[in-house]
Amino acid sequence: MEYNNVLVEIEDKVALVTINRPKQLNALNAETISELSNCFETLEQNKSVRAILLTGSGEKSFVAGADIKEFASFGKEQGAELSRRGHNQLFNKVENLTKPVIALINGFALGGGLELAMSCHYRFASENAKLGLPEVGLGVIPGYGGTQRLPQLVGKGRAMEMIFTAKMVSAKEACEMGLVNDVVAPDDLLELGKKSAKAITRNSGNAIAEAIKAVNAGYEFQNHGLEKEIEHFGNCFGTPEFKEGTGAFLEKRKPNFD
Ligand code: CO8
Repeated sequence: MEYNNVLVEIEDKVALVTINRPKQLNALNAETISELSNCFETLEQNKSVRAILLTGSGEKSFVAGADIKEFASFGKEQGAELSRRGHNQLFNKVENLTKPVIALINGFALGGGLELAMSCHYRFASENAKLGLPEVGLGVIPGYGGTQRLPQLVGKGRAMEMIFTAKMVSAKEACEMGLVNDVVAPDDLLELGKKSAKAITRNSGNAIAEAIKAVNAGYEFQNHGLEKEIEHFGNCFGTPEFKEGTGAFLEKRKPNFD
């Protein structure tokens, strides 16, 4: 599998997928989303792969969000369409993959980056990781499932606090609230992921696939919420506050929402 922005290594039934745009802190542009989509589809079909680890390249970032440069000029319909395409191409696909996907959060996991980690079946983080949904600071809401999957993992109150304040939490705080399962030193993160994946490969792949389907079935009622998220995400696009928020990021200044 050869991609521009994604690296894939397979060893002992475990695939390691690395998002590789380190200069942009691994931000998810359309090409990367499409490559990840293709990569997960291919791994799903590969009978020699039983578990998947997903991480970001470099020491600084897992994924710093959707690529803001790509959507800053979009209006309502384009915004909603972008969100819907992302849900279908990648985020829902990862969540419903029949092989476990473990996110190894090696730095910033922000916006679409945290949303991608939350689509994975579970998460480990390194001590330097910082997690958050900063979208309201850009004049928009989480649009890749964050409004649904964060409350599932941490409860409604903590999720709303994180979404409304746009604050980042440390790996330790994320672990305490159940957003990640364990925290280790940066050098030990891959080893922890491999150990967990190895344990998975010793068990019945068929039974694990059925377990994923059964667990996810309990959350199917939230599909309505995902649809509503797309609608409300689109509503934010093209507004004066959206232009101010995304413009401020691109101009490297603080936004003014007064
Ligand atoms: N998009 C595009 N470029 C990015 C992004 C991003 N999300 N994050 C970082 N970069 C780029 C920077 O522009 C910079 O590029 P350049 O060197 O060309 O100026 C480079 O990466 C390095 O970043 P910084 O210089 O800013 O590094 P710092 O260490 O100073 O700061 C931060 C690191 C705090 C992570 C900072 O980069 C930041 O705040 N990034 C944006 C985080 C963010 O707001 N993420 C949410 C994006 S919105 C989103 O994800 C919505 C999801 C739903 C979308 C659905 C459809 C689109």
